[in-house]
Amino acid sequence: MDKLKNIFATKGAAQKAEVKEFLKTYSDKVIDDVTISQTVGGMRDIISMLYETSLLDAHEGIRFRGYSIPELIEKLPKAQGGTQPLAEGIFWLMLTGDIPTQEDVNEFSKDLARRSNVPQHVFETIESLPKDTHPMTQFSLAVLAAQTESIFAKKYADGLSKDLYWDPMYEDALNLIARIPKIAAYIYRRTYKNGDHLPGDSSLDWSANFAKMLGYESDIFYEMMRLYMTIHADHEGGNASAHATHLAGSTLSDAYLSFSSGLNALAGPLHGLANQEVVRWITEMNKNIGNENPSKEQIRDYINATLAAGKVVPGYGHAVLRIPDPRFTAQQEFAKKYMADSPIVNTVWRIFEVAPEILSSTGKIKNPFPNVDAHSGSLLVTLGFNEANFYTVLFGVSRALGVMAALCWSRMLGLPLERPKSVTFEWLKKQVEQS
Ligand code: CMX
Repeated sequence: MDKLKNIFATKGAAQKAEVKEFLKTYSDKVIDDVTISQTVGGMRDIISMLYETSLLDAHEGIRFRGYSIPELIEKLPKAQGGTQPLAEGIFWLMLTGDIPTQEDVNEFSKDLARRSNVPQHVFETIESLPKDTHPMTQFSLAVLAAQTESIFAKKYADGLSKDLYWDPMYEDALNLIARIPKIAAYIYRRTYKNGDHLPGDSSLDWSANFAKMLGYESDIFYEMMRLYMTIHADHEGGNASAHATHLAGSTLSDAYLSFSSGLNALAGPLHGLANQEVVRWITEMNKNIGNENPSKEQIRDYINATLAAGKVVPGYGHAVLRIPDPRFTAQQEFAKKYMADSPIVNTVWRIFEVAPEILSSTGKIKNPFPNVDAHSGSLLVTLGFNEANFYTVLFGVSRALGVMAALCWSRMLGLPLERPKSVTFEWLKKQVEQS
């Protein structure tokens, strides 16, 4: 058994026993109340899911297994001569709770390269779609097409003991993570580069190899991709893409079926599609104003016009966070170092100077600060990656790391079918009458 799987098997078995014991003693302890506004208003903050890989605090931001983003950037292994964390490391950390060594991530990188073969019918499925199909739709369908490779589905059909569910799920999770960069790069080259596909380089790490297959080979792009893949990987379990993956997975759908569900949730403009929308919004603003360096005053007017038209300002607000997103800040730090002169990056920073005050003044937006999507597109545009409709696919490739690690844990712990309670408006009104 490989080292990562071995650690997961050992830690997982111990935690499974601990959870079982914990439940025996404390299963009736109340940890949350639910208000009518939470029930009607998108289940905000209701504590209703066990999810090991990361935890979000409204006033501090995300921690992966206890580590903040600046700590991860410092502590996770890097590429030779690089300063950004390798995405292999964040997966290792999420799955095991341990910061891996350099040798661990190098070995894991090789393991992923060995698993990266994509069956031909997946590419044929993509080719069967109209070229202008949104890249996220192509991606989700291609992941479904790859489901023919699910080891879990085959083993389950053959009859698999519950205690062993985690093992084929682990294999599927790693295979899926290994294969999706090739799938995503294929969609990019097909959609935007006349089907001129590029080979990867298995000696590169997972993120850099993905960048290379997309057609971006500079050191700075590789570093940006490593950071991007690390910080987008997970945001605890309640966000729509993680939750959709978790929900589908709770029915014992395999990794491919579950991840496709997650991608479909990520593809919405209130979630992952916001990165595309941010660049579109800035481009339209610049076109309206007639230059690519809008002043604060011009940005202010454009935000007000957006709000007056009843639209959202993309890249701002969050369902949980009440501070500027540390994932925004990490990208800002990267941009300060490598691209401080970029017009679009400077526009993003100028928007940050004026938007919070305007959004706060509406009196209804709970978080007037930028989220992860406010910055990511500007890094890509600066590095010549202009196809905004593809940006959410990049988010999706990264998100696979978190949701796959979480799915492994769900199968390890034997978490059951997810089935929360819904009620009718009639039922809610009765609660009020009776109180
Ligand atoms: N621009 C304009 N209005 C906004 C807003 C924004 N950026 N953020 C919130 N609002 C509005 C909401 O639409 C809501 O309006 P109504 O009461 O008229 O329905 C009101 O403010 C209250 O919303 P909230 O409680 O502050 O925010 P929610 O938890 O309901 O929604 C989110 C969170 C992210 C969907 C919302 O802030 C938004 O739409 N932001 C823009 C889209 C975006 O950037 N999404 C990406 C989030 C990060 C990610 O998942 O990738």
